[in-house]
Amino acid sequence: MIKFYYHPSPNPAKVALFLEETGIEYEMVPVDTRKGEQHEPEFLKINPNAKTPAIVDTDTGATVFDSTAILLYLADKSGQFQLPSDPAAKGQALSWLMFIATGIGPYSGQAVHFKHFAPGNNDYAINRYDFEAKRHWGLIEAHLAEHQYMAGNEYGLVDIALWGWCGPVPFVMADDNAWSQFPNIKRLFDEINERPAAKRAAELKTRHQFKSDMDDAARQAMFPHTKTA
Ligand SMILES: N[C@@H](CCC(=O)N[C@@H](CS)C(=O)NCC(=O)O)C(=O)O
Repeated sequence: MIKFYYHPSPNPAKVALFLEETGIEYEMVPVDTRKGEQHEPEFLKINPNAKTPAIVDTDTGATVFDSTAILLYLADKSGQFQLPSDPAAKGQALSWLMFIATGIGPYSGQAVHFKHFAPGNNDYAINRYDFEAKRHWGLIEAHLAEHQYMAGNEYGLVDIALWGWCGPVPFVMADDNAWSQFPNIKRLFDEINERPAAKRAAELKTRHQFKSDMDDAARQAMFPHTKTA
């Protein structure tokens, strides 16, 4: 059984979709990051990086943190959504998987931070992260203009990883019409949203009352460099 340390945000969403797609038995453990629960000593033993998602595999005793590591671990454990064995296809799948982990996630996250949450004048940071977020999403868009799925001819692990970050695209771009720039990503996002597993993954957030206010306490929990006392 998998204990799934979850908050309703993009990186945990990837893992929620994987778990729902595969039917692996799991228990959702809420980690309310706006209440600072990611800094609790018990959670830090599982993820020293103080972020969601993380898992504990009670069958093996393994703990895994970081969404992409978790996806690869669970693909291996379940034998489902594994990377292709053909070296050329595997190379492409790994490349796009890591591009999402190291590019799409961090640049989108920083764009959100500076556009929506950081205090003061942040024109330079907004310009940089907006540019980089759009550049990264633009590469995915160009890839999906030529390919139905992110890697190979069928829905797979890389599509699951991408789905987690698709929901916030308009918020990342601070543009309600953002999808008009990315029609091929929207096509894949819509297709995945129709999957029963995606509907269940999206509903996971309703199983716990997570704090929604981004008040001073939440800012200090999530942006510890702003801590005043
Ligand atoms: N590289 C990590 C990033 C994890 C991450 O940034 N998680 C966010 C939610 S999407 C979080 O828990 N934020 C709370 C905080 O920063 O305090 C992953 O892919 O899992």
